[in-house]
Amino acid sequence: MRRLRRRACQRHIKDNKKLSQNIQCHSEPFAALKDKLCEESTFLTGQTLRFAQGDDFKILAKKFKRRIVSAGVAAAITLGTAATTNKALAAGLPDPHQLPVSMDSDGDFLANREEFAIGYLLFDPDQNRNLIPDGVELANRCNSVIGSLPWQGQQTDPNQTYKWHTPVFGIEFCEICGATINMGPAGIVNPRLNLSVSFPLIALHYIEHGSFSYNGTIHDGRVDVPSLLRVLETRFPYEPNDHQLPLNYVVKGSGQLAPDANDLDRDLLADTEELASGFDLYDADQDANIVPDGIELAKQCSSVIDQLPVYNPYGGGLPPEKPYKINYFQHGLELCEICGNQVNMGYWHIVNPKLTLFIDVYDITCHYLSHGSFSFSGLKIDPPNGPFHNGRVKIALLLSILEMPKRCGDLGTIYLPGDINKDCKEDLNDLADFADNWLQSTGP
Ligand SMILES: [Ca+2]
Ligand SMILES: [Ca+2]
Ligand SMILES: [Ca+2]
Ligand SMILES: [Ca+2]
Ligand SMILES: [Zn+2]
Ligand SMILES: [Zn+2]
Repeated sequence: MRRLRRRACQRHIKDNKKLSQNIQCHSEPFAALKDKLCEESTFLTGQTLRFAQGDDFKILAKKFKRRIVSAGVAAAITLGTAATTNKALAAGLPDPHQLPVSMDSDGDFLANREEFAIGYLLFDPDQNRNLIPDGVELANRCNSVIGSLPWQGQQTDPNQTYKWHTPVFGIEFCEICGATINMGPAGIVNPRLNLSVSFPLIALHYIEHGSFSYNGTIHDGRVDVPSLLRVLETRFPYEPNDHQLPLNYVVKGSGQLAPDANDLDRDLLADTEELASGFDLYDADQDANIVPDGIELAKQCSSVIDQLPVYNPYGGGLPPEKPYKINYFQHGLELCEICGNQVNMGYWHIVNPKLTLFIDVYDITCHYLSHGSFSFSGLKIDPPNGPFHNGRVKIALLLSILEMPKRCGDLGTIYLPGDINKDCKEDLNDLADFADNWLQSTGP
C-alpha cells in the first residue's frame, strides 16, 4: 500500500516536473481525515467545522480542538472521544514523511526504548490530549528549537548551542517528496554541556515534517532522539512563554523574585516549593502529560481562582462557607513587564473560611498565573515605567487555600489503585482498560 502510494507520487512528480512538497496524491487520505474530524466535531458541537484550502494537519487538529473546547465539551474529548480520534489520526496521518517506527507500542512515532529513555509513557500516544501524536509534536518542537539555533561561526557567545553542516559534492532526494538535499553530514553541538549529535542533512528535512526517521536516496535511518533532546535541552513539545520567568529572575530594586532558585528537575517549581507542597523534586512531569508541572500548576491555580465565588463584605450577606474571593481592585493600572498589557493595580483577597487562611493575589499575579508562572513582575504605568508589584506566589499557601488538587487530573491528584483510566472513579471501564493493557504488556 505504502509502496503503491509512493510510486503513484513519483509518477505524479515526474508528470508535473515540479518537486513540490504539496503533492496532490497525498490529499486523498487527508480528505478522509477532514471528513472524519468534521463528523466528530458536528456530532459533539452541533456545528459544522470549516476548513480553508491548504489547511495542514496541525491547523486542522487545532481548529478541531478549539471548536470542541469552545463548545464546552472539553471533558468529552479528553475522556471519551480522544482515544478513538487519536487512533483515527494516527491511522490516517496526512504527512507521509512521518514514517512508522518499529517497536512503537502506542503508535505515536516514538519507539518504546526512546519513550523509556526520555521518560514518556509507552502505552499513551497522546499524553497531553491535543490530538497530535506525541512523537510528531516532539519533532515539531525540536524543529523550532533547531530553527532558532545559529549556524557554526555565527554564535554570539562561545557557550551557545549551534548547528553545523558540511556540504559535499553530491545531492540526494527525499523518497517522499523528492526534495533535493545535500548529502553531507550535519549536527548540533552544545558546548556548555559538552554534548553533540550528528546526522545526515536530510534528517533536518524530516524533522521539519514531524519525523525523527528519515528516508533519502542515500541515507535512511533515525535521529538519536534522547541525545538530540539532551543537546537541545528540550524534553517536552511544550512551547515556552516569556511570562514563565526563570527562578533566578531579578527585578531591579527587588532582587531575585523567587526565594529559592534551586530546581533539580527544572519544572519551574523550586526544590523548597516542591517539598513544601508535597511534590516530587526529581520529577518534572509527575502527571505524565508532557507539560512541566510548575507551568501547568500555575495555570490550574489561575482557572480555580477565576471560578471562585465573589463575596461582597459590604453587601450584607453572610460569607460563603467554601473558599471565596473579595474584589479589592483600585482606580489605577499597571503594566505587564513581558507583554505590556494593562491590568488593574488592585488585588483579590482570597479566603478559606474553614482553614481561616487568606492570601492576597494582585491582578498582575493572576495575569502571570494564567500564562503559567508563579513569578510576576508589573511596571508603573507612567514612564519611565519603574518596577511596581513583583514577587512570587507562596505556592504551598495558595494550594491549601484553594484546596488543590480540586478537580480530577489536577496536579497532585491521587488515583485509587483500581482507577486505571484515571477518571477518579473505579468502574467497568477500568476493567476494559486493564484487559487492553494486559494484552499489550511486554513486561514479564
Ligand atoms: Ca511509542
Ligand atoms: Ca500529543
Ligand atoms: Ca522543581
Ligand atoms: Ca505535567
Ligand atoms: Zn520530503
Ligand atoms: Zn503579560
